[in-house]
Amino acid sequence: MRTIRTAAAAFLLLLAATAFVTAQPSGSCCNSPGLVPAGQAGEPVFQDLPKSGKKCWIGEVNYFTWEFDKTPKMGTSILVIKLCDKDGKRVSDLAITGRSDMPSMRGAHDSGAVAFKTNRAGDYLLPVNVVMPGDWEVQLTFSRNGIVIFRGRIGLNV
Ligand SMILES: [Cu+2]
Repeated sequence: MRTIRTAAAAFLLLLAATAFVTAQPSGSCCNSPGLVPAGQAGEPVFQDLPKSGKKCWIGEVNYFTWEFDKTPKMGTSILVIKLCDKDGKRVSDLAITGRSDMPSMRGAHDSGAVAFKTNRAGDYLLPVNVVMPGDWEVQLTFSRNGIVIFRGRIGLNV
């Protein structure tokens, strides 16, 4: 837990520094860059993931676990994903994006697809901004060499 907190703190600092340097207006919760181009037929399916800390298999080659740095509540929580090969060795050779929103008011707080960043330990980290109490979800997309190999979703009740 301690390493996660340290990693999360470092990550937030990095984010703050990036925001400062690029001097963009502070992020709105309602930006919707959109994952699926308009007019594309067929929404991708995101399967429900096992509970926090349980192994989620990606085919037979990789598995991962997910957890939040703290119980999600109003504000920013860091979603941490640890990716392993089938033998349990930590790897970070997949690209992961996360997209958070409230299913009951789809689009109202859509984060758009945001790339996880990896820390030195190889943990994948993504800040998730909860701006309203209720049901939230984070849609995860895993890619290898630009090709999507897995989609999953995490449901949250805040
Ligand atoms: Cu809402």
